[in-house]
Amino acid sequence: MAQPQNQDVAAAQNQGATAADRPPLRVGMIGYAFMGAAHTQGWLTAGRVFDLPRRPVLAALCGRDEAAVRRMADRHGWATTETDWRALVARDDIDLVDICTPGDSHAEIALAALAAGKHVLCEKPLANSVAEAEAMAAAADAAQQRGRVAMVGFNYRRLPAIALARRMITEGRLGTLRHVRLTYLQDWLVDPDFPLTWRLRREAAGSGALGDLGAHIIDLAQYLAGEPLAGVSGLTRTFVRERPLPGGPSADGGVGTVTVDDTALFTARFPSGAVASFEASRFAAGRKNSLRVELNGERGSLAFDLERLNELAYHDHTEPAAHAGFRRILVTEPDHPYLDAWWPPGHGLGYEHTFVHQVRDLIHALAEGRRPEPSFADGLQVQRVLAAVEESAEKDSVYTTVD
Ligand code: SOE
Repeated sequence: MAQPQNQDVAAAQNQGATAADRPPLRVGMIGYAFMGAAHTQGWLTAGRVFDLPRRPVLAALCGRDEAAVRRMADRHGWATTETDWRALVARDDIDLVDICTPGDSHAEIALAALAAGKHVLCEKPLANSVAEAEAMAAAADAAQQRGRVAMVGFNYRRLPAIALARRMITEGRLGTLRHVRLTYLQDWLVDPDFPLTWRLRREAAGSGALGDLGAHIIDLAQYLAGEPLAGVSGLTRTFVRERPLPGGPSADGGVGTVTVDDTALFTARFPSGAVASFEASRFAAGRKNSLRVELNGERGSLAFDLERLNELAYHDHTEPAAHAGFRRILVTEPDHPYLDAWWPPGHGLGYEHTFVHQVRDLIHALAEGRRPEPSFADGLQVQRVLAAVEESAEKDSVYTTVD
């Protein structure tokens, strides 16, 4: 943080020891793979960049493989390890449980953690079914009454450009919204020999591209539009039905069945009359992690592309047509969301900063006794949309035959 221009960093530095004396927030994280590593960045960095009312402490990391969890803990500075999540949840020296496991354990862990009086951060999608998500949202409501908060990790809300888009929409820059258009495309399943990992098994992941990628864009659409989706019409496909079992081919051929979708497409309507379209795929060759958003309103449009995440495109349709058109906003100014705590204008942020901002927002909500956003209720709403898309996709009758 060579040239802090910001109030958060300056305040923290000026206060010296005072910042270290903030009450600790002792975090216990369950899961240490990709998302565990990403969340760890958030816990490590947020207190160093932002002036937070609680000081995150990396108290315990939990995973079933003792040697692997120890390695990860040593690498990132988690103080202790556990191999049984129940032991972690039972510990008196843990204030918040961060759930970074596959979806099939989210509900059980979150319910136990809330019942034990912990705050909870849970990776998306909230659960593997609407029933689980309902139980989690009800438990979160009850916990909120007891001063404990629960948040779901839709980290892309924390991109400064997305938060700026939300701000511009609430300011009325787009006027009445007409179109909301989102795609989230990856290509790691194009190779038919990619193994049958947990993300491809319904019992572990709940669904495929739909729940993994579609959940993000559903949340973003509802967050940006400021209203929940009211109806959907969906189409899903599993292009490659059989894949090698993880760990290499076995004597019997070693293949298993893919039980989730490879891609999900759906259209949707908002109560306001705006329409939306969504596409989530793990088969979009050449697209690594391509999340695109465009919104068109009666007064203007906004467009965002995760591959250019420090930028937001804005067209002001009230300007004379002769010189109107999309222009690029470089979202690095101190008065852009989150940016007053970071680098001087133009220096840019990346993917991992969304997890830093997630921790920042969660700690402020927790300290103020506010329900954090996105709440478990927001996660439940996304889960309802996912279920509606699957239900629609199963009904072939939705498709009118082209004669
Ligand atoms: C899937 O490949 C994945 O890791 C998602 O699970 C994350 O939520 C997304 O941010 C990146 O892609």
